[in-house]
Amino acid sequence: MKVYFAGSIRGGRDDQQKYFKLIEFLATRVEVLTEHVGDSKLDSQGEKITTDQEIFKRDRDWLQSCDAVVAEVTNPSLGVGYEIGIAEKLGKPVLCLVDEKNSRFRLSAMVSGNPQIQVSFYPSLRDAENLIIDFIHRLSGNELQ
Ligand code: 6K6
Repeated sequence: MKVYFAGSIRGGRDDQQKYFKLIEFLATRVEVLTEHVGDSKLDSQGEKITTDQEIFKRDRDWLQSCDAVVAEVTNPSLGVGYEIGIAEKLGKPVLCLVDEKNSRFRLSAMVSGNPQIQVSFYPSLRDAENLIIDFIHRLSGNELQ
């Protein structure tokens, strides 16, 4: 199973450590197409050796080829919101994870109000991992257990 993990880059890198840990966890169970999202060396300026046009094309192609999207949406990001919209239009299952201890931002109603998207709040990373396992198992008919 191929999973597209989405997390804020130019929207701000405050949650990078969380992305890293969730991607590390996901990668023990599925193929993660976007491991760079958790890269500590990637700052909010993004990658400098790739053009924005190349990033857009590569990510759009990955969204087309993935089986599902897991998005950590605690920190608002225009790019992540856009990716969720593309994924929905492509009919891909989408799990959005929100750190419930976050008090800075309120999730966009365009995500929380969308019945096509699973939005789950997690108190700890362990809970986020369990939500990911449930999501993956439902998609794969338990074949990954
Ligand atoms: C690649 C490797 C390291 O750095 C990069 C360059 N930047 C990006 N590479 C890949 N995907 C990107 C890059 N910048 C944004 N995205 C995509 O948009 C990711 O899939 C993220 O989920 C999302 C973040 O959007 P912004 O608006 O917060 O940048």
